[in-house]
Parts: sequence; structure tokens; C-alpha cells
Amino acid sequence: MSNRRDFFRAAGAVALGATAVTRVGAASLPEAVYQTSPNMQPPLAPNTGRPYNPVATLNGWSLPWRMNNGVKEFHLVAEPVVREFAPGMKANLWGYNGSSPGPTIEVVEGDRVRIFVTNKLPEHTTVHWHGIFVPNGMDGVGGLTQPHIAPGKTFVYEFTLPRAGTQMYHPHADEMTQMAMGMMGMFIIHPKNQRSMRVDRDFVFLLASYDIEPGSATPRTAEMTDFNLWTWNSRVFPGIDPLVARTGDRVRVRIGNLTMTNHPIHMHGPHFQVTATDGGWVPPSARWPEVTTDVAVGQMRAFEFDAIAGDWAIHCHKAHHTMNAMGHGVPNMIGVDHRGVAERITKLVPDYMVMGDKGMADMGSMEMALPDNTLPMMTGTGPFGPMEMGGMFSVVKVRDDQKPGDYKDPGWFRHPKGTVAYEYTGAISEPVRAAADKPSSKNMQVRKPSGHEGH
Ligand SMILES: [Cu+2]
Repeated sequence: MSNRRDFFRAAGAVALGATAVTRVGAASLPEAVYQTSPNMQPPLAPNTGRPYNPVATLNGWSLPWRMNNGVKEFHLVAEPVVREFAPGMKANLWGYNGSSPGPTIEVVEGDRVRIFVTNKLPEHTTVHWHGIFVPNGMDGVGGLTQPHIAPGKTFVYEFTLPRAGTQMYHPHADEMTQMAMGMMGMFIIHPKNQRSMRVDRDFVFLLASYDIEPGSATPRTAEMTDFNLWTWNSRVFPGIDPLVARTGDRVRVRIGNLTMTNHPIHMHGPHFQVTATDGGWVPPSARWPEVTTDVAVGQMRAFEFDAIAGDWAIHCHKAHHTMNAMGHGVPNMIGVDHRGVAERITKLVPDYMVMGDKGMADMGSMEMALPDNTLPMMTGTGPFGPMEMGGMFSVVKVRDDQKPGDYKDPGWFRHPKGTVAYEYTGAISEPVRAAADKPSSKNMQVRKPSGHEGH
């Protein structure tokens, strides 16, 4: 679909290189750079301005700029985009420069930026620089600090970044629709001193949620709580990039939350410390050792750890957030013997399946007809079988021989001999139970299947 478009984009990028140094070029709108691939692009090393250590945006990219008399000029284009959530499902979203989330913007503390925003959406928009201290008129609140950017118009934001941090950008215009359609991006301000807070790998991603009916492709933007796709950078497991590192690397993970609920992000393996919040770096004496850090709505968190070899799961700890569409609103059938019922239903509906009477784990490996353009509720296969995950789940893959700067998926971890949980094959005797613990019909309690709201 986009070959022709990509060609013109590539041609545009070349033209930018040729004109950026001329006065005519400097007085014009910077060429907009586009990226439609959901694959992680290599960190963008700065070729002008102060040096910094670039971040790695999961399933994303960073926006190139041009230097104009000491000012970094970026060009954001708000527009409809198509985003693949994972192989097998694409969504019609709104985003920036070909992708949702939009490209990560990376600058250095003290930089002056000029950001051109062109609106190619069917309705007006603005850009708010979330958590960045800017002159009031640059704050991007439509109606309050500026007129809205009408479709087809371009506005210019210009400000200086006073301090390092992990921030975001998103519209402050028809927010309910525009953020539910995927309009958001990360804004990273690196320390002026390249050695300050230095890490070997610096990953960033945004939490976003969508409600897309199985078989359709456009989010239901009026949804308030009951989303069915919980995403990192508008991707769900098994479509989310692994966080790849080398043993001993100092690794930072920066997370921003633009969903409508909090997400306790949990990492297996090495303990981490929260080293930055929305307000900047946390002084070493105030850092908490943690294995789960809650990221509330509108917040940013950054944590750091020393990488230890293995395949360590990293995920939101709300169980429904590691599941894709179709898993919600299913009654609890555990313990229900519905064989007789199934026989009778099969006469009416030949494809009817008995599900869930022993739990839902079968869903992880089941080959089941799905509507077009949706994903199984839990999926993914690891070296030992089905992983039964979805949504906000990925793997921190740490290897002894991963080369510095190499983010390629190294495959599954090879566990040293004798370090994997194994089956016990000896004799099993009847467990000794206290008399009162013996199951009887008297102490059984019947709970009826019930729904759940607001997970
Ligand atoms: Cu969550």
C-alpha cells in the first residue's frame, strides 16, 4: 500500500539533506520524516548538537531533526495511520509521521527546539508537552493557551528545555477521541553531561489501551473502562520487542502511561530501583528497591537494574492486561460439568466447544477459528510450550555474548545444566490431612459465576 508513498518519503529525506545547509532550506518548513514499520529502529545517534546516549524505543523510532542556527527543528505531522498490533491484527489509528505512538523526540538539557506541527487529521488538534516546563503560550492547551490547529494548518512551538527527564507529548484537543485513537509520543531530555546517569541500554515505551471489537479495526473511542487491548507502544504480546541486553549492562526502562488506569509493571529476575519520576531524577539516597513499580495515569517512571543472564518476563501485573481481546466477560465454568448440555447444543450449533471447565489454559494452545483481524486472548510459544500471554507482556533477554549496541532478538535462553524446574517421578503418597480439613459437602461453598467491572 505504501510503496509509492515510501519512495516519495525517501526522496524527501534526501532533499532535506541537500537543502538543510542552504539559507532557503533554513527558512522553510523542515521535511517531515515518516516511519510506518512497527519494527524497532536502531537508536538514533546525534550527528549535530551536544552528544548524548540515545534511547531504544520498543517497536518505534526517534524523530530526526535539522539544526538551524543552534535551534533543533522537528516536524510532526498529525495524521491517520495503520498500526499492526501483532502479526494478524492491524488497527486504524491516529498518530504522527506514519506511526502510533508518534516518534520519540530526543533532545539535550539546555537545547532550544522549534517544533512544526502539521495537522492532517479531519479535525483540529494541538500538541501539549506533558511534564515539560514551557512558556505558558507554548503549553498546547487548545482554547486556553492557543487557538486550535485547524485541519491543513501548521503551527510552530518554540521553547528551551531547562532540565533532563522522561516526558511525553499528546493532543490537548478532543482528548477523549484523539488519545483513544493513539495520538501520543515520548519526549526524552538527556542530561547535558553525557556521563551523568549513564546507562548501557535505555528502553522507552508508552502504555496505551484500545477497545477494538474483534473483527473490526477502529477503536471505540467512547469506551471509559472496559478496554480489550492493553498495549506497549500500540503493540501487544507476542508483537512487543524483547528488551535485549548483555550480562552486566546497566539497563534503564522508561515508561509513560496514557491509558485510563494504573499499571503495576513487574519484572522477574534482577531487582530494580526507580531512578526517575515525572519530576526528574530520584537522588540515590531516596531510591526504593522494587520488583514492581506502579505507573499511574499521566505518570512517567524510569527504573534501572544490572542485567543478569536469562529470559526474564516483564509485564503489567493486572492479569487482564496480559490478555488480548476475547478473554473478557467469559463466565467462570471451572468445576461445571456441561457435557450433557454440550451434546444438546452441538445438535443446534455443530462447532460448539466445551471450554473452561478445567480453567482457561487450553486457550493458549487452541487452534480456534477467530473473526478476521483479531488476536487470540492468550498466545505465544516459548521453548517449553505455550506461554498463555497477551497484551502488556515482553521478555528481558540478557545474554553473556550480546554485542554492545546489538538489539537483535538472540532467541531463547539456554539454561545451564541442572537449573530448570523438573518433574518429580518418585512415589507419591497420600497427603496427611487434619480431620477438619477433609473435604465434605458441608464446608463446600457454592459461588456463582459473576462478571467483573473496572479491571
Ligand atoms: Cu496494566
